[in-house]
Amino acid sequence: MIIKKVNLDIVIGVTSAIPQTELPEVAFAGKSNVGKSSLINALMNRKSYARTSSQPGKTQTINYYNINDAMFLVDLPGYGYANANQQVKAKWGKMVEKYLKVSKQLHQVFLLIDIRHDPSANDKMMYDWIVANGYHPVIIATKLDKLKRSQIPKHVKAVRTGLGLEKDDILIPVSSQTKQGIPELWETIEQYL
Ligand SMILES: Nc1nc2c(ncn2[C@@H]2O[C@H](COP(=O)(O)OP(=O)(O)OP(=O)(O)O)[C@@H](O)[C@H]2O)c(=O)[nH]1
Ligand SMILES: [Mg+2]
Repeated sequence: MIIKKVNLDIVIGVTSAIPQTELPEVAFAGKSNVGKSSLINALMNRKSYARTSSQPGKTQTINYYNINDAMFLVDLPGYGYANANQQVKAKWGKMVEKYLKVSKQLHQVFLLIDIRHDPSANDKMMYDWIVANGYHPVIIATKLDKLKRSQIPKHVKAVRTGLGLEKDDILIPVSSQTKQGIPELWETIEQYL
């Protein structure tokens, strides 16, 4: 995808209704701090258009980034950060659930997993949740730059096994820092539009 224009068109908080947009959407889900907003910046070829933070819980709204007036990259709030109280967690869950259920233009869901760590119980729940809503998620293993090249196959295998992926399920390792895997990810996204 050649990026000509990007714009944060829509920001949805917990009390707002999920909009029905006129463009295809792909969404990025995953634990807080896994690198969703950083990945969206890398895909948009922007340094810090999507706000990122080393503190988990940065993105607490659903953010729709309009790409070339052709599609939306949708940044979902992250789950599972320890500081969130039960009420916040419940609201988050409802918002993401509603988004998955009602978005008619949602073409694919990408689930991000930190390549360094085995998927958590929350990651597995999110995976099952996405599947229960009728999607077959593509897995993105993030922060590839944090591993030595020789460690990568072992970690990819651990992520695949942890989520119970089948042989044909797609997993794309990426680094938003070095941009490794970003062209491959764009190719995959474009297949779903
Ligand atoms: N080394 C490295 N660090 C990364 C990468 N991607 C993200 N990070 C760092 O990880 C931290 C979290 O990144 P975010 O993009 O804000 O994570 P998020 O998933 O949007 O987090 P929430 O908004 O809290 O759900 C930041 O300090 C980023 O700089 C990567 O590919 N490599
Ligand atoms: Mg974020």
